[in-house]
Amino acid sequence: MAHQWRGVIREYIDRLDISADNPIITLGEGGTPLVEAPALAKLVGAERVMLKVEGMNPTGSFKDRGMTMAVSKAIGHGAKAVICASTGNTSASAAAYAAAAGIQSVVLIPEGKIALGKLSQAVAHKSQILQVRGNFDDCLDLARNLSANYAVHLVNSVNPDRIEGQKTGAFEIVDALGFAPDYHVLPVGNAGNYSAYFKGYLEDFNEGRIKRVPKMWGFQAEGSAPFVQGSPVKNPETIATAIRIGNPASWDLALSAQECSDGKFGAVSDKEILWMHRFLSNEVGVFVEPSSATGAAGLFKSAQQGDSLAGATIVVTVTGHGLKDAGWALKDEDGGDILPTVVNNNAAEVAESLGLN
Ligand code: AN7
Repeated sequence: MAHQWRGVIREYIDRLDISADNPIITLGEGGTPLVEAPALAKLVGAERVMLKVEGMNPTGSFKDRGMTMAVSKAIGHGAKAVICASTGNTSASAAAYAAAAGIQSVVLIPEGKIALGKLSQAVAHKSQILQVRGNFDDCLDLARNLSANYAVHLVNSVNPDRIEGQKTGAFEIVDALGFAPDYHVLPVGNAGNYSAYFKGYLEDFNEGRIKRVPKMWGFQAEGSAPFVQGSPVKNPETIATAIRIGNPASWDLALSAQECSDGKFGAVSDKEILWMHRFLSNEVGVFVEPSSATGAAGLFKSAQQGDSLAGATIVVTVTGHGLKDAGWALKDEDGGDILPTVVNNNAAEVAESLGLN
């Protein structure tokens, strides 16, 4: 019998670091679709590629998995306010869960560098929003400083409760497939999600639910690729504003996940990201924000550069909904505006315009 998904804490309570009497703040996050992407499988020469569509979470990104844990535990500790730095999605999620919990949220965002959809979510959920003259890395330094010295609880992914909640993405994939994919591919900014998926798979492995962990493949934007460069990037730049991060918070966790899983990091250009963003919406039917196409773009680039994926089963996490940053869909490959043709209210004229006969 069909039942209502109860959110990741209740669904996985026995596998999460939260006590049974902790209050649970949930918006029903998790339980997101694992969508077959045959067009992408064909493109990269793999047996099977599936997208874990995290845009289907309550605030439209994967952040909700970690935020239900972080805000629930903040409430358990008696917090009256939460704070985060954000490139947009974390702030949207923190604002929504704080609203649900009946506490204040404070968000620090890099001036002018967050997508309109995400900013409107933080405003809608009555967050106190400050645009900082600086980049995300500066905002995170500020948020850490404020949470250390004032009565505000930090809900960035340096808070382990966030990673703990986000590991449920891996649990869901294993539960749905009954095995682990050969590769797990995702975009990387702070590398919190990359680290969280590995943690989830590793726990499944240690508890005997899977026979091996997938190779973890993480991709960054070329202008913002500290893991590829091997050191922090001072002035990260990319149109994929969600992952415009130069000094990743989960550096050590991610490196050990990469090593233990025999995985890798790679970089793709903004052009390659936008190409894949369009491919996923045109050919697969899944509309994501540009940053979210970075993993699939990296997978394609790896295949083009000679990585053989023949016979492989691959899961790609697409992290945020296309409507977050919808303007990119209205640009053609050369950056020109796409506007539907205007026609008169006349069937013959409409048919002609559509090329029908
Ligand atoms: C759509 O919201 O860092 O590697 O402040 O929004 O775990 O950082 C967002 C990150 C990928 C990268 N895709 O994840 C923030 C923020 C989307 C994102 C990432 C983000 P991490």
